Amino acid sequence: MNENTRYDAANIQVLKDLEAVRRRPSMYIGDTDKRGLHHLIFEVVDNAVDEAQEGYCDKIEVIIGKDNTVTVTDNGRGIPVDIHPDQKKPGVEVIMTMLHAGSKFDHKIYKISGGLHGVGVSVVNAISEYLEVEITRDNTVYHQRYERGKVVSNLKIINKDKSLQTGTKVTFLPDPEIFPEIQYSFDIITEKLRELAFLNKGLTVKLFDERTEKTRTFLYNGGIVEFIEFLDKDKGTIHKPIYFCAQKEDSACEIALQYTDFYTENIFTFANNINTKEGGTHLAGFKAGITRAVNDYGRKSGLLKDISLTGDDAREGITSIVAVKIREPQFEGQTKTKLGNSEVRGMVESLVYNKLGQYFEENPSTADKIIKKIMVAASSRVAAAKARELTRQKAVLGTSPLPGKLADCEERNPENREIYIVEGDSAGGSAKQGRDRKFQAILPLRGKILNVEKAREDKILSNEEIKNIISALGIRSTLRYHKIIIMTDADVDGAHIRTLLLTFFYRYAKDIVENSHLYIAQPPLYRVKQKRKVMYVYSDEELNTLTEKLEKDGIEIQRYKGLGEMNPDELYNTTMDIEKRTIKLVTLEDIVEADKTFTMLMGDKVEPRRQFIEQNAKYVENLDI
Ligand code: 28F
Repeated sequence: MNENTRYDAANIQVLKDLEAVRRRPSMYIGDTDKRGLHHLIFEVVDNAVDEAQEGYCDKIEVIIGKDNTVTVTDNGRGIPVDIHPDQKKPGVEVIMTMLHAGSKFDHKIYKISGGLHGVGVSVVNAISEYLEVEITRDNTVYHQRYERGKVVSNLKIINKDKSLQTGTKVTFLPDPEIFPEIQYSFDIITEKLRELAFLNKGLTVKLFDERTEKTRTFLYNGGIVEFIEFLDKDKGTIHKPIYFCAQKEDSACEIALQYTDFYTENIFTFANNINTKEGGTHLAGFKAGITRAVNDYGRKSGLLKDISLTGDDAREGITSIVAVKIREPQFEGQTKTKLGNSEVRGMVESLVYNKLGQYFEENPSTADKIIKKIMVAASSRVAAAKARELTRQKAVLGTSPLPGKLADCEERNPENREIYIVEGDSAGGSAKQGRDRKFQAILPLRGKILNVEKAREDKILSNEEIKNIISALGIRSTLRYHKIIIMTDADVDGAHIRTLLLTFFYRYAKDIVENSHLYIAQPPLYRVKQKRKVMYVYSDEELNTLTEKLEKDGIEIQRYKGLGEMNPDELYNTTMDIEKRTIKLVTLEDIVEADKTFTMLMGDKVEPRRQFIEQNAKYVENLDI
């Protein structure tokens, strides 16, 4: 093969690859919805983060353009521009146009690198309407433009100056032929960039959204220790975060942890900066290490005698970050966010076991507090197991009576049955009278339900309202209704009760949420009357539009303070009639969001709560927390 035919063959391959990516984008980026769209941004950002991890870059900036472009800039060395000896093209062109070319697969250059699918920037290029790259190296600025992955202008020098800062700037516009909707989420991007800043201490990450002029700047010199402080800022804690790390030739592991006065565990794991939401071997190793370390120290210190502490006990109330960096991460699981590399388990386990053991030896008073907390967890676990067994037996035997307050429906097939969980006896009464008793059941709740985040399982399972929910719904046996609809007042109290219920489902009946059985009713906020005509209004915006439309005279506006103010007919017609109502499906993400806000509102710390209330005062009328 002579030089020319080899060169031609390479070019033909580039065009073929490009076609393949454009034809089946999901193979490369997961999907072409919201997730895939944001993946483009993070793929480009990851390359800049790689450069930072090598120690050549300490600033990354992301700009969301008004025109749907995204611009990512770093102050690294700049992508190489010299002619690639095999390809006879500038290095940057090779990286931008050739599949699997570039840092991800070049272990000699970058030891460790991220990238969710490790697809490389050439994939981003292939599915962008256009992409422009600007590189500053050796006092020279280079520029190249591509359209749908094809070179449209050769790399050329556009500036020379001695005072120029080196770096790389990439601007791209996702191709509307590929992405049905191009709508970036400031929150998704913020969360990811904040995470990257936590995981890469000393790296400044900036975000600017031209659409709204919002900016964020993240810089954490404390790295994952600051991450823990951020997560626990509204919780009571029993010691300062504990940190340890280990580095080998081609792997690294960093861990930070802190025990809080909460009862749930909150562990975030990462592999090469990827949030491994499905866990994996690093998480397994972490759990094993913690369990061994606390049992060992418990015995040695004499605190622990005849019982042994389980993993769940040992992790009660823990907040932790486990971040590993390895050379060839294998991502498995449904969303490819489960780390599969088996060698990682032992590495993390021994690090945690050794370093936590050492920490306990050196800090006996903190160790004491932690072990004692875990021992309380262990004895409540025994009590909870009894309570749970009792609930289960009753459910299985059918001896658990349906709660007296439940107004059941006539239909027998759970698929066609629905239940409204209603705040307050008076609204419950209206709902009972108004409902379609063929298939709609009503369970009224009295007052606030227990906060499952702040109580141990035995107490939760013996709580009257929670027992009612469990037996009415058939949780832990056969689900008795396939639509479960939470109906609370449209005020802060109602939001509070809704959150408590959502948290309960999240912690104790996650499958109900995962199988799309849980919904939120949408009662109207206002009743607007003009002459004989009555209209129901479900939001403030809707009210504004309506009142503008309806000439301002002779209209009566009533704001519903609670469901109880509606008569049975009104409640049925506006909120329960399947022909007219809207109900909102609850997703796991909704719950996490709601939970975050309310952890803050209900936690023991006063200051963040005061701030929130102050900031939101104008939206909040009947505040009573
Ligand atoms: C806005 C996104 O992509 N930054 C990058 C570099 C720096 C080098 C590099 C990148 C060379 C051969 C792969 C420079 N000098 N930001 C970015 N900055 N890639 S991507 O090299 C890529 C390798 O194969 C770089 C010396 N070595 C590396």
